[in-house]
Amino acid sequence: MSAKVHILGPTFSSFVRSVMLCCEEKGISYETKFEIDGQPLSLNDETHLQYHPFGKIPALIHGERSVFETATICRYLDATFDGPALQPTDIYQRAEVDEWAAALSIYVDKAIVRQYLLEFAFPKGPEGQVRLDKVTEAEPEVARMLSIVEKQLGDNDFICGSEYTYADAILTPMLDYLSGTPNATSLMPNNSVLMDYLLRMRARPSAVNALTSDS
Ligand SMILES: N[C@@H](CCC(=O)N[C@@H](CS)C(=O)NCC(=O)O)C(=O)O
Repeated sequence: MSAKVHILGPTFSSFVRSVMLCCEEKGISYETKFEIDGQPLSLNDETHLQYHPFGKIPALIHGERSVFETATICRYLDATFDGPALQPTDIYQRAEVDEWAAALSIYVDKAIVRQYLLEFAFPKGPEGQVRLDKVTEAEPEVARMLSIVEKQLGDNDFICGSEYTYADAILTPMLDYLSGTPNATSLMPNNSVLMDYLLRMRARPSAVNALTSDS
């Protein structure tokens, strides 16, 4: 199926970036925009909800088809397009990738993106200041999530072993954004497993477009 791939959402979204990374890794040509037929969408408006009933981003539009939920979109793209596989064929290894993709999308995203990074991106304190009490409150859970991810990485190059999978595409934008926060050097010190991993992910050609776009 050669229809155009449209990632519905703004490119600053970590989950949109995950889908972009999958497209880049597979060599899929795509466009990323939060609009339909030239009409900008708003979160939860009628058109948005047609593509994502829960009003989240991203959704994928591929010809007449549409898919929502990041991990599902990544698996759909992997199964539909040629290019390097982003999931193992062995069923147990595939289960490991799926469980990590789910855990990263739910628990790690909640602690790192929703409860921590968003405070920096959209500060809600007086006069638009970052609420440092909220940051301090959220930090132990960020550290706990990072220690779980670090343990899973161990000596491996990737989150689920020796091959790049779509779970890496889900993890990378979160760590990439986290590395730009004021306490990043204590959360992810230089030469740590996590920082080395992030540097490896940033060095991949897929990072050039997917981790730098700001629309
Ligand atoms: N479970 C969803 C989560 C998607 C999600 O939370 N996306 C964020 C942007 S990164 C969003 O839609 N935020 C807007 C909101 O929650 O209202 C997925 O994996 O795709």
